[in-house]
Amino acid sequence: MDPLKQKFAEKSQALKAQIKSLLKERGDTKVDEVVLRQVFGGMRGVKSMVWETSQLDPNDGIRFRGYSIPELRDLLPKVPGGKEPLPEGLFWLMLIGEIPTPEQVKWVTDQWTRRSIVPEHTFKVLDSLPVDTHPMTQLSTAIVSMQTGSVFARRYAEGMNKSEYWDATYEDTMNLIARLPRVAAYIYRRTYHGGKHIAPDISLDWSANFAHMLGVEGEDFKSLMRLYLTIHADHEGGNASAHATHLVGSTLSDSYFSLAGGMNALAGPLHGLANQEVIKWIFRMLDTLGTRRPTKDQIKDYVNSTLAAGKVIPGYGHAVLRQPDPRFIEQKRFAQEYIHGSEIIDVVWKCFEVIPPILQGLGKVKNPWPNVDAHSGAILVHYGMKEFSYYTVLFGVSRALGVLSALCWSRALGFPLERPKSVTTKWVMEYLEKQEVSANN
Ligand code: CMX
Repeated sequence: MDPLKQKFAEKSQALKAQIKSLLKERGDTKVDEVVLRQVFGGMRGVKSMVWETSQLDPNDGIRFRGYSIPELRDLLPKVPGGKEPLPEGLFWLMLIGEIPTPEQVKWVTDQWTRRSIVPEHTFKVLDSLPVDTHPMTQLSTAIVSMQTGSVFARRYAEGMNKSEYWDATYEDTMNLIARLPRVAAYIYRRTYHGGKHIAPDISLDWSANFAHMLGVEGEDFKSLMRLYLTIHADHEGGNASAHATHLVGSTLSDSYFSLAGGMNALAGPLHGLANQEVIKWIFRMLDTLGTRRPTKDQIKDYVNSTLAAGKVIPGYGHAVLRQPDPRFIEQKRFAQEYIHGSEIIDVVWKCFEVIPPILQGLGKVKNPWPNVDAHSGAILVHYGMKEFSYYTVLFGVSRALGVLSALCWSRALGFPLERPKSVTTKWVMEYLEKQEVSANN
């Protein structure tokens, strides 16, 4: 058994035993109450799921296994001379809860290189799609097409014992993550660069090889990819891409089907597609205003016109966060450190000053601050990656790390089919009536 799998087996079996006795002794303990607003309001805040890999605090933001993003930048191994953390290290941390050594991270990089061969038919499936197919449609299609190689599906058909589900899920997860950069780069090159593909460079780490295959040159872009693929990886279990992956996986659909489900959720404009929408919105604003250096008053007027047209300001607001997203702040830190004198990044920073008070003034927006998607596009534009409709694919490649490591945990802990209760509005009315009657008696 490989060293990561061995550690995961030990940790997960120990926790499984702990949960078993916890539920036996304290299974009826109340941990939450649900009010009608939550039933109709997208289940905001309802505690109903276990997600080991990360936890989100409304004010502090995301912590991966207890570590904030700045802490991870200090603690996770880097390439020699590099300053940004390697996502391979974050994957190790999410999977077993320990900061890995540089040797352990190197082992993950080597494993993913070894497992990175994409089946030929996946390229054929992609090539059969019209070239202007949205990159997220291509990503989802490519992931499902690789399901033909699912270890879980094969072993399940052969009669696998349920105590081995985690093992097969781990194998699929490692294979799928290993192949994603090649698939995602293939989508990029076929869509925007006339199908001129770039062969992988197996001497590079996972992110740098992805940057290389995309064809965006320069060490700084490689550093950006390492950071980008780290900070987008996980945001606890209730966000739409994580929850969708979790729900699909709970039916014992394998890692491929589950991740495709998650990616389809990520493709919505209220979730991951917002990174495309932000930069589109910014460029539309600049074109409308006829300047690349808008004043704060000009931005203010444009924000108000967007709101008056009944649209949201993309990149702002969040279902959980109540402070500027630490992932936004981290990207701002990156831009301050690596990039100087960029007009487009300047616009993002001006928006950060102008937009929150306007949203606050509406009186209904619970979080007026920027989220992760408010900054990423401008940095990509700076490095020459100007194909906005591709941006959510980058988010997706990163998100796979979190949701698939969590899927390994779900299978290891033996979590059951997810099946919450729904009600009709008629049921709600009758329930309220009954409550009134009993209160009056
Ligand atoms: N611009 C304008 N109005 C906004 C807004 C924004 N950025 N954010 C929230 N609102 C509005 C909501 O549309 C809602 O209006 P109605 O009552 O008229 O329907 C009201 O404020 C209350 O919403 P909320 O409780 O503050 O926010 P939700 O939890 O319902 O939604 C989110 C969260 C992210 C969908 C929302 O803030 C939004 O639409 N933001 C813009 C899209 C975006 O950036 N999404 C990316 C999020 C991060 C990610 O997943 O990648």
